[in-house]
Amino acid sequence: MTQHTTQPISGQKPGTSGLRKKVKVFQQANYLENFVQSIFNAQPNCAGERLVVGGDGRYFNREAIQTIIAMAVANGFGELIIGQGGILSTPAASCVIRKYPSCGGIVLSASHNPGGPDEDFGIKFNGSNGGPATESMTEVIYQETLSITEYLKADIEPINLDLTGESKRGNTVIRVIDSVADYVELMRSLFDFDAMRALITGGEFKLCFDAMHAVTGPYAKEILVNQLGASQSSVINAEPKEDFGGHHPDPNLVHAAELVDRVKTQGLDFGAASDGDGDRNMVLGRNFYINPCDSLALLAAQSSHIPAYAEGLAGVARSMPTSRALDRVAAKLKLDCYETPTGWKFFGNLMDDARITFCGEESFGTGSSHVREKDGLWAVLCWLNILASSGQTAADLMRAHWAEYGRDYFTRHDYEGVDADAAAEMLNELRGKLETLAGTSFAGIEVAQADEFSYTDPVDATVSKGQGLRILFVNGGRVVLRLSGTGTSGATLRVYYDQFEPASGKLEQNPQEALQPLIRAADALVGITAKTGRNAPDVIT
Ligand code: VG1
Ligand code: CO
Repeated sequence: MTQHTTQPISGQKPGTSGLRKKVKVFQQANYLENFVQSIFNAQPNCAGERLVVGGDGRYFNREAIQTIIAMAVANGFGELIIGQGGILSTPAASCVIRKYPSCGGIVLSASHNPGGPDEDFGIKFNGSNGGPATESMTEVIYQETLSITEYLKADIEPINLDLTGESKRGNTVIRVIDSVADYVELMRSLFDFDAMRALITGGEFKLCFDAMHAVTGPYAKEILVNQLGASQSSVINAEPKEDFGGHHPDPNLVHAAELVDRVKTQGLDFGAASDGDGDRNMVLGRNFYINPCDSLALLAAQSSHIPAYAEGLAGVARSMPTSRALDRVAAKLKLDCYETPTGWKFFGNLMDDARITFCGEESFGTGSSHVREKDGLWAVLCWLNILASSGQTAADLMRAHWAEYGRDYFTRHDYEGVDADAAAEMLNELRGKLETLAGTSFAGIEVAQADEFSYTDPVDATVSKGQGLRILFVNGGRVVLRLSGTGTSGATLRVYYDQFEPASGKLEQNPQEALQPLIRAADALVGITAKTGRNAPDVIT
């Protein structure tokens, strides 16, 4: 029997990056099936098409893949490409979708959220360009979840995900592919592997890459160890685990503590980490943390060191809460610089229309038009290529960058698991006041302008409203507030602060101290402490 009766299940609205829920929610009868069928129903055609499927290896990945295979067979897909062991990092999935023209792909991941039977799972759909489904596509999928009455699922023998090769179920060819080969080939086409190898094997340079027990391990081993000659021990936590070893696979100073400690105690020249699904990156120099906003700006400024970008960039883009360091580079290089809402899905149109080459977000996401997802290992290779080609250290490059452009101090404060109603009310209250704020002062700083960010896609004119409240102060400081769209319990309030310091000013301050006046002004204006009942944020990045 392939036809199964079902009824809509509430709450299947995708957030910033797909549908994320607790594993237990996904394990409810028909929950995954309803969502997958809704994805298929939202496509103009499935019959005979090719679909890519893979995930970050977290708990429930393998079961979910078998369900998706059985459903794709019943829905008449012509071919399924699946990563060996069910593994495909998010950027690798994007690469495979583009390389083997597909109608799209399904990526199973809750990214940096923890994994395990009591933790998180997620599913997202990427379109034929390899990028996250656009807002209009996710809306169609969501509408399908509200009216679904049946799903199609074939009664078939499970596929052995551990063996590469081809098999057939019904009329569908199922190809299990090496998870890393296509991605590695793409990286080889972009970077100067010889120069990086010379740097890494030269004897002086010491690095460590922390895969955080997540999906990037096999990719990092192949590229950094096998191809670039780094020692085995320089890639740590390289085995993907279903529960990420019990940690948050989130590359920041808090969660990548092991890496931070190694870089410090072993005096390493370079450290890097990526997240659960391999699309984020954190980069460290020797005793030197590089903020993702600065990393993006620096990579854009130094991109001519990298063979694939030596001829110049088409343009650049950043998400709105990301600091404006990138804009300064764009102005100097005379490049267009776009400001998009949070989430990678907004960059796809700009890349497809050849308006941008590099883009990024403050949340440790950096990428280029080589795929349509952010790409952690790609960003690490950009840094290594620039280090190799310039002969400078990461810290020296960053300092020289500030000395040329000035420094945009940036921090993000997250308040996790706050009462959803209280958080919504706080933002509503602020929204109601926005128009009257200009000219008034808080903790001694005057507001210049305040609004709610709305984005009109320059390519297809789609409008996305309600993308964050922003307050610009007369001293150049900026505060942005928005609620997270990737959490699975309660609400997470994100407050972003940035303040420009000119090249002639103080360039070596601690960001939390440099931003203290702005943080106080925001609290006086919004009442964050009073309304959340929290004295301090849960996570500071
Ligand atoms: C967060 C980040 C956002 C990122 C998204 C997905 O979203 O802020 O910049 O694109 O996660 O990243 P939110 O809505 O929680 O702020 V990932 O690595 O989870 O695919
Ligand atoms: Co991710």
